[in-house]
Amino acid sequence: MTDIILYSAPGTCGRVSTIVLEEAGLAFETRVIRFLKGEHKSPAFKEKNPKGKVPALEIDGAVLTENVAIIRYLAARFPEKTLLPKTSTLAEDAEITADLCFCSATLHPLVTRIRMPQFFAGPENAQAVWKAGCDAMREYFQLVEQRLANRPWWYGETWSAMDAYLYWVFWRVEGAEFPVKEYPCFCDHAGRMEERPSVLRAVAREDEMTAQLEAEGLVFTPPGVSAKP
Ligand SMILES: N[C@@H](CCC(=O)N[C@@H](CS)C(=O)NCC(=O)O)C(=O)O
Repeated sequence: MTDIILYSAPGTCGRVSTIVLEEAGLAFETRVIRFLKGEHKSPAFKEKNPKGKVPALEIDGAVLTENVAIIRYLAARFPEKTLLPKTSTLAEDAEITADLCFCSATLHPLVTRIRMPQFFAGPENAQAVWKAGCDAMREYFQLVEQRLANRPWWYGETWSAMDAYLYWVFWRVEGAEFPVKEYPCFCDHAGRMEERPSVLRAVAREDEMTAQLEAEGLVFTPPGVSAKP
């Protein structure tokens, strides 16, 4: 047991915060939230995150929510880990916030449409929602592709938490039939991510959570993926 607890669930954007905690080299406990049991909407969990979503991070006596806030907090609290680039002006700082928000506010909602299209307009419209999500995502994958054309990581030669966020987006839509192969630089980026010990450890944590859910008959499989042609 440690003083740092991350509430998450396998496959969710909790992976972003998990990777960043692993990159920071912090000792932390991962606690699974059982979506199929509605645990994320339970009064007990809503005391921690009233929005009823993962991730939520208990640290320093507070509960932090939203990946952007968690990343920002960890980067500021552990500056020696350089989880984000150092900045010297407010504008540079704002640009980093914009980059992270691009992931959480622009890309993540499209991931959800591509991954779980049935949740938006019923099973009969799942295919149309999936296609609209993919069409919108293409523009942003192209943007990322251009950015990664001459550099290994989003900010250049040095890895940052932004790369963890992009990787989660890539991995989620890759598994939902978005044509990631059309974006070779982004594919290579995902390959580099999957070699990082932090990512391997984060995935191992998810595997443990999945095993726990399997034992309880509570593994969640998004219905939308099989709804497409
Ligand atoms: N903006 C939030 C998004 C959190 C979020 O949507 N989490 C999803 C999993 S990827 C969730 O908990 N969904 C459950 C629900 O909305 O009922 C963040 O970046 O932390």
